[in-house]
Amino acid sequence: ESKYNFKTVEAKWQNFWEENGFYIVTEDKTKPKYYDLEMFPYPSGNLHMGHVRNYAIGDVVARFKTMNGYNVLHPMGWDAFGLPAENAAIKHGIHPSIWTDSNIENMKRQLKSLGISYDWTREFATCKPEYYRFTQWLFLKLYENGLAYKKKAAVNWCPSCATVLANEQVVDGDCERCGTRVEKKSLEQWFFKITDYAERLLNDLDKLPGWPEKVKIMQKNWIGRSEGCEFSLAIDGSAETVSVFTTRPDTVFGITYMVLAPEHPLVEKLTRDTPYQQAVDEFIHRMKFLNEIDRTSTETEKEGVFAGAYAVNPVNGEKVPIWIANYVLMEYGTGAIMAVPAHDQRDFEFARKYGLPVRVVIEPEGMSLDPDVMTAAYEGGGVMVNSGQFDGLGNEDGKQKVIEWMEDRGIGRRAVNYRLRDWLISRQRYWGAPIPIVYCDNCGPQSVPYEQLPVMLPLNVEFRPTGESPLTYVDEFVNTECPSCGGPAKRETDTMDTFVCSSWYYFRYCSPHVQDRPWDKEAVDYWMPVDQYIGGVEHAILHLMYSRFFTKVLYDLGLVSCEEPFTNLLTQGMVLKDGAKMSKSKGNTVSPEDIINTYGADTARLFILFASPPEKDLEWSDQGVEGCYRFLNRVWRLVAEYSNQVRGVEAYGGGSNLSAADRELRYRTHFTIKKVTEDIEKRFNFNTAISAIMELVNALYQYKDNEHQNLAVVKEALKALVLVLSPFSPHIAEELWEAIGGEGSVHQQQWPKYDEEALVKDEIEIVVQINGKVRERAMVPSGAGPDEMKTVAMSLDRIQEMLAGKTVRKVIAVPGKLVNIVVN
Ligand code: ANZ
Ligand code: ZN
Repeated sequence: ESKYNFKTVEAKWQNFWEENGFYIVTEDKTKPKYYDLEMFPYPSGNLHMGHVRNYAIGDVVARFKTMNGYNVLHPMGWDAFGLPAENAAIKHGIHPSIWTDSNIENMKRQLKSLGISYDWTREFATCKPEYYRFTQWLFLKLYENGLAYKKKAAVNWCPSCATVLANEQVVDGDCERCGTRVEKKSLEQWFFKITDYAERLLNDLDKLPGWPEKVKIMQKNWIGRSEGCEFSLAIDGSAETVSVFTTRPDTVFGITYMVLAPEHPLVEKLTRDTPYQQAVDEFIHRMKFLNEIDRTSTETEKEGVFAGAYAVNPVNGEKVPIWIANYVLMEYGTGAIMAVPAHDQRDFEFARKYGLPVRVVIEPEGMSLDPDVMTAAYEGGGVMVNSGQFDGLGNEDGKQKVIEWMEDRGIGRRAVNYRLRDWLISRQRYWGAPIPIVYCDNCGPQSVPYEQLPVMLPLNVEFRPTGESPLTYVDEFVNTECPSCGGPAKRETDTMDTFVCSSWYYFRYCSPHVQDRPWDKEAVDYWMPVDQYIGGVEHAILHLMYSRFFTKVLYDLGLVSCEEPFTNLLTQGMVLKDGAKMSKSKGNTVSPEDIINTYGADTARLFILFASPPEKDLEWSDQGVEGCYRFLNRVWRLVAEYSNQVRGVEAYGGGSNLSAADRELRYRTHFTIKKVTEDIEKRFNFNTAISAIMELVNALYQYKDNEHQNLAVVKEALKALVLVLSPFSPHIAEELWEAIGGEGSVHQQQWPKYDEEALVKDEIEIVVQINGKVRERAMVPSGAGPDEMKTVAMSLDRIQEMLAGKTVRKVIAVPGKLVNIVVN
C-alpha cells in the first residue's frame, strides 16, 4: 500500500465506475443541467495526443461541474463515415464497416484506460443504420422545406481520390487529403441552401460571447458579407442587358471596360457566329481545367479575350468593350463586373496588360492622380472627380448618391452579397449515408417515405476508384420501386458529406435510444444547448458553421427550441514535439498508450493539463511527464504517512487554538481551494491550478516536520488536496480519498469551499538575527510595531539560550521583516 502502483489503482477505479454505472445520467429536473461536449473523433484506429488533450480538458470540466451540483451530460461517440475507411478497403480489401468497428473497439478501450467520465450508454456511431436513418430523415426535412436541391455544378474534383471536394477541402488548390492538384468538373450535385441563412449566421455571432473572438472572425470572413449595388447595363445594338455587382458605385464614372465570367450565359449569345467566337471558345476551353483558386489567386496572371461587343455605361452613355476573363467568377455576384482599373488592382493589371484605358474618378484629399504614370490602382477613399454631377462629393457619400440615382431611374438597387456558397453535400462514395431519393421516369425525383428509412447501405460492394459511387454498380441497391406510382425507379447513388452526420450528433446524445424519431424533444429541451464545447480550431469554420445552420433550420421547423447549439466554445491548441505539430507524417508522435502503460493515465492527464493553458500550443516534454509522475508519487507518500493518523479524525471546523504553523497551513489550504476554483471556472487555467496544488503539497511536507501536529488541520488540508486534485487525476484521487477515510467516491463529493477568514493573514513571519546572522524565525501580528517585535524576539527559547552569558548592546527592529540583536 505504501508504493504508488498506478496500474492496480487505475484498474480498480475504472472497474468501480463501470460496475456502478457511475457516469450514467438522466434528465434529472431537480438539478441544473450542464452539457459538456468534446468533438467526437473519427475512428482512425488509435488515439493520438491531440485526442488525449481534448478529452482530458473536457473531463476536468465534467468532474468539476458535477462536484458543483450540476447534472452533467458528458457523452462520447464516433464520427464514423468517411474516406479513410473506404481507402483502407481499396488498399487492403477490408470492408469499411469491419475496419471501422475494430478501430472503434480499440479507441474505446484506450479512452476507458484514460478514465474519462463518459456516459457510455449514450455512445453511437454515425455509420450505423440506427443513426444514419435519421441523417436521412433530416435530409428529407430539408428537402421538403426547399433547403436541399440538386443542380449541375462545377465542382472541385480530386483526380487521385476520385471524389468531389468541398471548397474548404481544397488547400491552396490542392486536395486536403492527398495533395493532388484539384480540377474542375461539372456534375449534378445535391446542395443544402445554407446561403438562405447567411444573414442570421452572421448576425447571431453577436449572441455568442462565450466563443473565442478569433473563431467568430473566421466565421465572419467565411460568410463574407459585402454591401454595394447591382445595376444593369444595356448592350450596344442588342436587346440584352447585363447586370453587375459592385461594392464601389462611387467609381461608376471610371468604368473603361466590362468583364463576363467565362461561364456567363451571355458569352455564347454575344459571340456566336461572330469573328470572335473561335478565340473565345479556345479561351473558355483552357479555363475549364483551372480551378477557382488558381483562377482568382492574386499571383495568377490575369487573362482574357475581347467578346466583340460593347456595353453602355448608364451614368454617362459611354460605350465600353466587353471582355471575358479568368478573374471573374460565375459563382459570385452576377458573374459579371464593371471594370474600374484606376481603383481596383485586378482591373488595373488587366488594363495595363491589354492596353485598356485607366480613368481616375477618386482622388485622395489634396492630391491628384495621373493615370499615365500610376503603377497600381488607388483603392482608398477620397473625393469624386471626372464624375459629372457627383464631382466634389466624398466617396462614401457618393456611393449612396449613385445608388439613389440608379434606384430613381430603375436601373439598379442596393444589394448585399455573401461569399458563403451553398453547401455541396453529394459525395460519389460508398461509406456515407445514402441520399434518400429515387428517380422515376414518370414522376421525377421522389423522397423515400419516412417509414421506409433507413435506405440501407448494401454490404456487398466492390471498391474501385472509378469516380462514380461504388453503389452505382450494385443492382439490388439501384433498382427499386417508385414510392409514388410503384413503377420501376432508380436510387440516388451519391452519399452525404460526413459533415452532415456531425451537424446534428449533439442532439442525438440527448436521447440516443429513441427509435421512431431522431430525438426526444423533451430530452433535447432539457439538455440543449451545449454549455461547453471543446475541440480543435481546425473546425472553426465548417463543422461549427454547418452545426449552427442545422440548429437554425431545426429551430425554424419547431423541432428544437434553441437557435444556437454551442453556448461556450473552447478551441484547444496543438500538441507539439520538438517545436512541430505531432503527426504521423513527421514521425514525431508519442503514443498515448505507451505513456499510459509507463506512467499511468493520471500522470498523462496531469502533464497535459499542467504543461500549458488549453488554448495555447503544448510542447511535449519527457521530463515534464517524469516530473508529474514524481509529483503524484510525492502526494501518495504524504497521504500514506498520514493516513493511519487522520482516518478517524474530523477535519478542522473552527474553535480550538491554532499555532502559527497551523494557521499557515490553513491559509495555504484555503488559498489553494480558491485558486483552483477560480482558475477552472473563469479561465480554464488548469496549469496554474495544478501549480497551486503542488504548493499545497509542499506546505504539507513542511508542516509534517513540525513537532506539534494538529491532525484536524492536517485532515482538512488533505481532504482539500484530494478533492481539488480529483478532476485532473481521478483515479489516484479515489484511492487517496479512501485512504484518509473519505466516504463514498471522491467524485461524488461537493467541491470544497474556501474560508475567507483563513485567507486573512493575521500574522507574518519575521527573522531574528544575532549580530546579523539569522538564528530563528517567529510569527508576529501583522501590524506589530518595533517594541512588540523586540519582546517576541527576546522571549524565544532558542534566542534566550544563545544569549546566555552575553551582553545585549542594541536591539534593532525593522517592522514586517526582522529583529537584529547586537551582542558583545
Ligand atoms: C467595381 C469596382 C471598382 C470594384 C473598384 C471594386 C473596386 P467583395 O468585396 O469581395 O464583395 N466582383 C464582383 N463580382 C465579381 C465576380 N463574380 N468575380 C470577381 N470579382 C467580382 O468584392 C466586390 C467587388 O469584386 C466588386 O466591386 C467587383 O469589383 C468585384 F474601385 O466593382 B467592384
Ligand atoms: Zn413514379
